[in-house]
Amino acid sequence: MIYVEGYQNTIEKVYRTGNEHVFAFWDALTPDRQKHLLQELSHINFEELENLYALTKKQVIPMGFEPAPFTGLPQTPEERKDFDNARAIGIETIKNGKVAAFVVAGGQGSRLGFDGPKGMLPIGPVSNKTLFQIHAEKIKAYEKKFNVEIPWCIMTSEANHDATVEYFEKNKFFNLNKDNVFIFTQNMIPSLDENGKLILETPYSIFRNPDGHGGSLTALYQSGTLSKLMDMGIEILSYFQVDNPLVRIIDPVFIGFHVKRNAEVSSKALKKAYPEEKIGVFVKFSNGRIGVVEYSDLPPEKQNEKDEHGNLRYLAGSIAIHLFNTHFIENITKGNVTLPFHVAKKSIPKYSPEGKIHITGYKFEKFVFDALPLTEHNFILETKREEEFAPVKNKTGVDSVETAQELMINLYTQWLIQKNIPIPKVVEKIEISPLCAVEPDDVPATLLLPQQKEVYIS
Ligand code: UD2
Repeated sequence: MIYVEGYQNTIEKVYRTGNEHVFAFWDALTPDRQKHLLQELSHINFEELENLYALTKKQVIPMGFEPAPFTGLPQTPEERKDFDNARAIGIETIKNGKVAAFVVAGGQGSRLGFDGPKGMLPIGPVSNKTLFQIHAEKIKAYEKKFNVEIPWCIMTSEANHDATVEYFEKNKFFNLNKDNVFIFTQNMIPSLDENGKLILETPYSIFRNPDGHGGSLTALYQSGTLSKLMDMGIEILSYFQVDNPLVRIIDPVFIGFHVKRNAEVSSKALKKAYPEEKIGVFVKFSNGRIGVVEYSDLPPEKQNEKDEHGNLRYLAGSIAIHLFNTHFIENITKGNVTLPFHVAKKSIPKYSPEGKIHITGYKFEKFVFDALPLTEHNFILETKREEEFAPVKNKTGVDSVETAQELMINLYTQWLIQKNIPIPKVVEKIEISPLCAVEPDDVPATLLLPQQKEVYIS
């Protein structure tokens, strides 16, 4: 056993848990790198990892569930009135400075094959603006519209934090008040090989992955951002994923319902397009609590189950848009209520003296929607897919840059049609800058489109 003063406890744990292979290159390491490795190891919770590895051996039998009830799009005059009333309440809540935006942008985007923070992916179909710039400009536009400052929390992870901060600084925070943009990192957790052992990423570091977007609530608290927001009077966080350029970041109707229903967490749902669509479904567990079952955990018979009208029974899909009360987050994080980890078998890079190799191992991640069953009151609102969901997940094909751009162009075209703005035949692509409009009503009625293939309305 190696001996280093001050680290003996850690070293003993490494040996006791059968992880001594992490010292395979010890003698060839510089003292700095030896220290680096020991420091990383000293932060690992070996007991937790043993429990997580045990999870990989168990078949997780989910609690019984049925489809969750949700509020659908308004159909009747009364329902429309209810929506209008929610909108008015939402506007007042926003104007009173009670709402902040929160994007999770710590994921590794491995499916996309984009080198760099996913938020820096160019997505504007005409402008080529990045996801981050589009989100930032929406927030700027809402600030103007509601005459209020809207703080923005951005969760990154170790791998993309510095690049994200640098990008925002280089772009002067896209004219947002820099003091109201809070960029902080989530925690990391070691991945394990198939035998439940640590994996060396380099001769002096352990492979770890971000702890999932479920780590965002803890990260908000641990970074001190939550208390800053609460000091500023923020009561509601509008949560979204970095990869959806169509998200309505600040939605008065959604916020108004959340307030009216006294919800601690609210979520947006859309009707699943087909049974295998890769979105979780809202359910009501047998203990009466509402939650989400991820697509990969939904048994095929439930995935395909139809109701008496021939519609999918598990129809309400989660698009990862939620509202969280800051008090709720404070209660669960302060009370040390941790969300459960989920296991995923994945390909993981491993150091070998012959170069990097890939092995199969386990990654552990928390999902933010596991906070839903912790609520006493929650609310699920249906939204229209074409107005709010254009996920960018893959390089090509389904949910790719191409499909997201197409959805953006379609939506902006609809906005112009709604405002009776003539679209010349030659126009093939339309993009509307958030600085011009975040909803169709904002589009100036006098707009005149140029006779060209690609039109950018700024
Ligand atoms: C997520 C949802 C799915 C559906 C879909 C909509 C889960 C498990 N599934 O699927 O039900 O709502 O989105 O698009 O949530 N992220 C972090 N840190 C992490 C991991 C992820 O910040 O450690 C962020 C990531 O940057 C992205 C978002 O979370 O913005 C979603 O991650 P994903 O693309 O891995 O989720 P996906 O597509 O499996």
